[in-house]
Amino acid sequence: MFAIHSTPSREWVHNSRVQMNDQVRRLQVAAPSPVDKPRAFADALSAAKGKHLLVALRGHPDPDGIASALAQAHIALRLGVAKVTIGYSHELSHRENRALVKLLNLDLKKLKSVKDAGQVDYIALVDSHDVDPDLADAEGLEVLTIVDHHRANAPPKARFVDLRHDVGATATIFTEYLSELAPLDADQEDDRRVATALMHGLATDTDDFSLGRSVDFRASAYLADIADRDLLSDLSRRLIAPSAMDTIARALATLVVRRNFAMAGVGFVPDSDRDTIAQAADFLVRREDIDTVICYGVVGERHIEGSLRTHSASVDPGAWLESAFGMDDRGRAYGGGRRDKGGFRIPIGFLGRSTDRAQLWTLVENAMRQALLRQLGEEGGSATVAVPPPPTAT
Ligand SMILES: [Mn+2]
Repeated sequence: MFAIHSTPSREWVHNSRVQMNDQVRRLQVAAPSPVDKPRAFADALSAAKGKHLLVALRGHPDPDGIASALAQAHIALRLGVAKVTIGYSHELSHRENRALVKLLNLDLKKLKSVKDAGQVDYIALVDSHDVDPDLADAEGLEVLTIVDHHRANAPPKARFVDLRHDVGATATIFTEYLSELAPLDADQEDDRRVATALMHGLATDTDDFSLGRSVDFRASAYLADIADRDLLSDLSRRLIAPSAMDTIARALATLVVRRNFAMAGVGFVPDSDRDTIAQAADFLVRREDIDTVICYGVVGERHIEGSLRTHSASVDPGAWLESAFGMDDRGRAYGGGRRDKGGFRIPIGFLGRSTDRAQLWTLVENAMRQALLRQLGEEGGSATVAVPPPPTAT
């Protein structure tokens, strides 16, 4: 059917408010499916009435996945599903995710096999469109619903599929379902919990809404009056690992500021902590009197590695790093980057074997400062900066 369907569905009405372009595209392609997604979702779920539904998260659960599972459980129980288990097969790895589970007092089950959840009748997938390969004994069980916003290589198979690429989070889709199927009540503790989780999922998946689309903002407007603000601010406290905090402390102790540029050498960093250099640069670039920072250290005794962060309109990280450090003997730049960030890695080769770490660091620090100050147009740089003793990792 290429005609416009006669009864405007919710989806149609909804989309017509979004963007003119979308409307036009929809008219040119096949007619939009007149299916009312929340209704169809409820219809599919009704097959599990009186039964046990497993909402299976894929990979390491993240806030969007956890919140979406919680929302699906909330709707399913209201529609008469007898029991809902939220399961995951990989470590709940980030402190933030463990905090979400703890602060919201969520009941999530770690499963090696579907059988660990007891007698399961159906599976539901949220924030992913296939069953985790590490979840055993899922074959033979029908996947009832799939609600996701990730791209799929092949059309996902389930009784009901809602796969949207124009939302920033699966939480947005579930907020729409909830508002239609089981409107949240700010006076109900359980409803507030669901709204808080969804808001947090939305915020993390959209980088605190910087990547949010208008649909995501509409969803958050719905959740705003119901979510628990105190809990949300607890949840959104960004945690920093102790190792990153150590690196940041060393960066602060050695920070050199030249006009709007800052540099910091953090000394020796084990391979497993190389990310802490980037985290230190992320932190330092927030200093208000600078717009560009380079943070570097000796990683794994083999390389000088560093991160550049900038919000200067005139600094192109890739070009800047190439001009500062040049190329290796195969003509490849030591560093690269784009827009507001860059990184570099310079092998120190044989020198890395030196057992005199203080001497090695002095060498590295001197070479780095000379290269950076020269790049800043301060030729006599090395003479103006006293090299401090090497900051030591604890
Ligand atoms: Mn997501």
